[in-house]
Amino acid sequence: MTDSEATIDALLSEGRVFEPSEAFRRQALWSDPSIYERAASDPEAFWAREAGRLSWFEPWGDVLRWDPPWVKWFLGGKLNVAHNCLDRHVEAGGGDKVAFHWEGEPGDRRSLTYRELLEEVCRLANGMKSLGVRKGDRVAIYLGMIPELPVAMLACARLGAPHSVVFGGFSAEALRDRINDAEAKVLITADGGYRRGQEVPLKRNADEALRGCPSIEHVVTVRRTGGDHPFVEGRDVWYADLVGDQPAECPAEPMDSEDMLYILYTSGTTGKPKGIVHTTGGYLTGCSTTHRAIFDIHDDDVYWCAADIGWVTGHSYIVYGPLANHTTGIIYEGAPDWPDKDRLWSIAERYGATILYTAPTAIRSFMRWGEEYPQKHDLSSLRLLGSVGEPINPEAWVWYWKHIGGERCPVVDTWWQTETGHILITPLPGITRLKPGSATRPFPGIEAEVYDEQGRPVPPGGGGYLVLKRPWPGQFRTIYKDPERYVETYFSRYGKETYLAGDGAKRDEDGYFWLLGRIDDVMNVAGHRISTYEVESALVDNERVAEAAVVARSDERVGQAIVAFVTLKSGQTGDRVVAGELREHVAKVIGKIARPHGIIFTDDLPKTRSGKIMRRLLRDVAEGRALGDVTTLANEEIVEQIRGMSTEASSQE
Ligand code: 7RM
Repeated sequence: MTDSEATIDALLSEGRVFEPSEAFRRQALWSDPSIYERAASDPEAFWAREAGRLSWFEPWGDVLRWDPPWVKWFLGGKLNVAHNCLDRHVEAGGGDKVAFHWEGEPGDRRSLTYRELLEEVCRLANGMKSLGVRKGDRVAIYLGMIPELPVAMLACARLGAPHSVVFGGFSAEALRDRINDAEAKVLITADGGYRRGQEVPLKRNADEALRGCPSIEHVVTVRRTGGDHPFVEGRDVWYADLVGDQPAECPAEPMDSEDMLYILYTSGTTGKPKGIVHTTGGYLTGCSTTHRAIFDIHDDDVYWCAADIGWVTGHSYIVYGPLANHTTGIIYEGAPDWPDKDRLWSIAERYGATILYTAPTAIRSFMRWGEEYPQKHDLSSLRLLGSVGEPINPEAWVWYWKHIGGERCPVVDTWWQTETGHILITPLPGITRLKPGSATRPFPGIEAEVYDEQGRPVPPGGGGYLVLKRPWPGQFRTIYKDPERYVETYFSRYGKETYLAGDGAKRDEDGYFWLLGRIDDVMNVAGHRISTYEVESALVDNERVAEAAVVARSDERVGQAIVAFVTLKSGQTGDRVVAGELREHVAKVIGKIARPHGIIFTDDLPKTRSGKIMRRLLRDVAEGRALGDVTTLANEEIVEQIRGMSTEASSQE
C-alpha cells in the first residue's frame, strides 16, 4: 500500500467516504444518476436539449451529421457567441451582475458588469470594423490576463472574425509562426504585462514578430504598463484611441452553427504547432453544459478558473462557458507567489470565491510552499474544487481536498484536451463517488473506452489507449489548413469513427478511468510497459518529494533504464541515502521492475508554459543528446542546470 493509499484508507475508516454529502447533493443542479442512462440512450436528444438553453437566431435542422471522421452539429442553426454570452443576459435583466472581478498583479482592481462588458465589446467591435475587419478575417490576440483579453475575444466573436489567441508568455518567434499560419489581418496586443514584478515586453516582442508577418495590416495596443513605444504610422493604433469614440452598440453577426469561432495552436511532440479549429453552436453547447453541470453553477457563485486565457482551459472555462451561464468570475493577472505565496488565497478571500479550478502542477507548488499560506486566509466560501491539465496524483488530490477545500469540497478531476473543446471525463459533484487520482467517468452523452493495440477493450486493471467512440458537440472540426494531418493524427489508428486521444489510461473494476499520461511517455523496461506517471506518482507519494518527472534512457541490458528527476520539499536535501530510499519506495509501491536506475535531484522541472512537465527534454538530457524544440519551454535555465548533473545518475546504478 502506498502512503497516500494509507491516508485515503484512514480517511475512509473515519467515515470520510468521498460520496457527495447529503447537503451538496440536495442543492446540486444534477443529482439524479439516471442522467447517464438517459443521455446514453439518445445522445443527440440529450445534446439538443442542452443546445436549447442557448439563444438561436434561427433553429437548427438535423442535430448531428456524422460522415466519419467529419462531424457537424446543429445543422443550419444560426447564433452568435457574444450575443449568447452578453446581450441575452442584459436583455433578461441581468446586466448589473458582475461578469469579472479582475485584479492586476500590482494590486489594481476592476470589476465589470455584464452591461459594461457588452458595451466595451461593442466599442471594440466597432473599432475593429473601422480597421476593415469583416466576418471570416482572422485576428491574432497577444495579451496578458487583463480585461481587454476577453473583451477582444468577444468582439471577434461578435463580428464573426475567428481569433487566434497567442499566450502572452510566448516569444516573438512563436507569435510570428502562429500569425503567419492563420494569416491574421489584425493583431491586438499591449505595451506590456506584469509578471513577478517584472514587465513582459509584449509590444517589443510583437514588433519583432511583425518583421516577418506580411498579412498584418493593423496593430491595436492596449496601454497597460506605460512608457514610450515606437509606432508604425498607418499600422499602429492605441486601443483607447480606437474605441474612445465608438458607439456602445454593434449588431451581433448571425453565424452558422458550423462557422469558425477560433483557432488555437497546440504543439505536438514533433512538427509545427497544430491550429485547432473550433466552431460555434456545438462548441458553445458543450462548454456551457459541462461548465454548468460539473461546477454546479448557481446564480450566487463566484467562480475562479486560475488558468491563463491563452490556453484552451481559459477559452472554454474562463470566457465562453462561464459567460454563457451568466456566472461571476475572477481573473488575476500575475504570478501566484507575488508578492508572496498566499496571493491566490488572499484573492479567493477578498471576492468570496466559491469554486476554484486549477492544475496539479500548481497544487504541487502549493504543497511545496506549505499549508501555512492558505491557512492565513478565510477560505470557507469555497464549496467545490477542480483540477485539469495532468493526471493528479492521489497525494496532491488529498492535500487539495484537505488544505484548500477544508475537507468539505468535492474535487472534480476533469480530463479533456484542446482538441476536445470541453471536459469529457469527470465526476458530477452531486452524483459521483470520488476516488482521489481518478477522473472517474465519461460525462453523460460521451462514450470512452480503453483499447489495446488491436482495438479490443482492455479488461479492468490493464493499461491501454484512451479512445472516444462517438462525436461530441465541442470537438475540433479540423486542423487549420491541414485536414490530412487531422485524419492521420487522430482518426487512423482504429479507423475513422474512433478518436485516438494520445493518452494512456486504465479502468478499474467500477469502470472508473485512470489517466496515465501521454502515450509517447510510456517506457519499456525489460519488456514491461511502465507509465512514467505511475513511477512519478509513487515518488511523490514519498513524504520528502514535492514533484518528480520520469523518463527512460536507452540501456543495453534492459532496453530502457528509468531515470527520475526529483524536486524535494523545502527543508529536504537530496543525497545518496535519500536516493536509495526513493528507489526502494518505488520498488515497494510498483515493483522492482519500476525501480529507477538513477535519481537526479533538481530545484525545478522543465515545464511548458501551461505547466505540463516536458519529459521530451528530459529524455534528451538523459540520453546526452542535443535538446529538441524549446520554444514552448517556460523555464530554460533549469534544463542547463539539469544537464550539468546528468552524470550523477549513471553513477548511482
Ligand atoms: C485541458 C488541457 C491535453 C492533455 C491531455 C492529457 C492532459 C488534461 C487531464 C490530463 C490526466 C486530467 N488541454 N490532461 N487534463 N491528464 N487527467 N484531468 O489540458 O490540450 O493543453 O492538454 O493534458 O494528457 O491529452 S491540453
